[in-house]
Amino acid sequence: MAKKSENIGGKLMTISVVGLSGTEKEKGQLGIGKSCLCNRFVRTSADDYNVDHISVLSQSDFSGRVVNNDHFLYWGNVQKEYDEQEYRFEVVEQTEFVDDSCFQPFKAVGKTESYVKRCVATKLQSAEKLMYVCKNQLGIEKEYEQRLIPDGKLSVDGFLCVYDVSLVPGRTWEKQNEITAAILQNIIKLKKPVVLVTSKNDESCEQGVREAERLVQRKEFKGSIPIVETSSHDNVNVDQAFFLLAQMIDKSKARIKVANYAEALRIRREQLDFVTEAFTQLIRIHVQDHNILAMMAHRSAKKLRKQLAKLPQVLTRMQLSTDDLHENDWSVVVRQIRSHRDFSVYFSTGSRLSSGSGSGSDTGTISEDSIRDTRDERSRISLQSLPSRIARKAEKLGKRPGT
Ligand SMILES: Nc1nc2c(ncn2[C@@H]2O[C@H](COP(=O)(O)OP(=O)(O)O)[C@@H](O)[C@H]2O)c(=O)[nH]1
Ligand SMILES: [Mg+2]
Repeated sequence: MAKKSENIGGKLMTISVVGLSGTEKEKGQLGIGKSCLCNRFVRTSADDYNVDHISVLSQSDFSGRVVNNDHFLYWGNVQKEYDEQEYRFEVVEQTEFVDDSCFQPFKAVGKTESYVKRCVATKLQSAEKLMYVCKNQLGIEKEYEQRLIPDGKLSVDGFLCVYDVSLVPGRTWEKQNEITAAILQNIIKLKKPVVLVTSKNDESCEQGVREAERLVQRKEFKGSIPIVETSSHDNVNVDQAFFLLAQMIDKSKARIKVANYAEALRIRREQLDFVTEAFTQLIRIHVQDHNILAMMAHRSAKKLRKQLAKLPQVLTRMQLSTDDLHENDWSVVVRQIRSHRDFSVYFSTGSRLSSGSGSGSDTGTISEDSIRDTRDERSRISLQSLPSRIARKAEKLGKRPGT
C-alpha cells in the first residue's frame, strides 16, 4: 500500500525487552518469558505464537545471520492502535545465548560487559542482522520472511523489564531480585522510561507477585516504575504493557488504565467467549451440511463432559462447602457462588443470572456465565445452561476417592 504521508504507520518507538538471562545456574531451569512476550506482541496471529524459543545454541547458529554473533534478537516491527493513536514498534530482546557444547555464554566479538550493563544499551548495531521468527528458522533462513534490522542499527526509546512471578526450579527470588534491581537501576540512570512486566501470571505464586511489588517500591526508583501483570500464554495485558511504555516515551498525559491480572483475564475470556459464540452462530446459520452440524454437536457434548470433570476442582479451589451444595436449592447454590469473594476470578458475569423457577430447581441454570479454571484457559469450565443435577453429580464424582 502506498504511503499517504511520512507519518503513516504512527509514531515509531524502539522497545528493548530485558530481564534475567544466562545459563541455567543464573536463571534456573526456565527462562523468565522475554521471548514469549515479544512473540505475542509482534506476531499477533494465534498460530504464530510459539512457547519454545532459542537460548542454547550451536556455534553455527550463533554466527548465523539471525543471531549474528550478538546477544540480542531483532523481533521486527508491528503497527498497533490504541485510543486512536497509532504506534509503530520495533522490538528487540536482550538475552544471553549459551553455547550448547560447553554451556557457557558465547563471547560476543568485542563485548565483555556483564548482562546487566550490556542489556541497557540504547544504540544497537548489527549489520545485515535478520529478524528472528522462530526456533526452526535457524539454518534455513531463506524459507522464512527475511527482514533486516533497519540500516543495521536501532536506537532504543524505552525498556520492558520482565520479572517472572512463577516458581522456577533452580532460581531463587533473591537472585531474580538482585539482577532485576541492577538492570532497573541502570535504566533509571539513563533516564529512559521502563515498565516492570510481570510474566507467567497464569502460573503466578503469591510470593512472586509480592516480590515484584516490593521491588518497584524501593526508594531508589522513586515510584517511577509501573507494573503490568501479564501472561503471554493467555495473551493477557501484553499489548497494554507496550502501550503504557509508548505513552511514557511519548510523555503523553493520557495513561492507559491497565487492569490487574484477575480483571484483565476476565475481560480477555469474555472477549474469547463472545468471538467463539459469534463464530459458532455464523456456522450454524450458513452451514447446512448435516455431517458438519453433527460434528459440532459432538464437539459441544465433549466439551461439556470436560467442563463437568473440572467443576469439582474449581469448587474446591473456591473453598465452597460441598455439603451446602448438596443440600441447597440450585438457586441458593447460584447465590452462594455469586457472592463468593473470588467470583470474578472464576466467572464472567453475563447480563442475566437465572436460577430456575425455584422449587424443583433441576432446570436451574446460570445463563451467560462461565466458571473457569484460572490456571489454564484451554480447560476452562463453562456453566452455560448447566442443569443443577448434572453439576451436583459431577461434584459428587469429584468426592470419590481416586477420582
Ligand atoms: N505458564 C507460562 N509460561 C510461560 C509464559 N511465557 C513463557 N513461558 C515459558 O517460560 C519458558 C521460557 O520462556 P522464554 O520466553 O523463552 O523466556 P526467555 O528466556 O526469557 O526468553 C518457556 O518454557 C515458555 O513456554 C507464560 O505466559 N505463562
Ligand atoms: Mg529468549
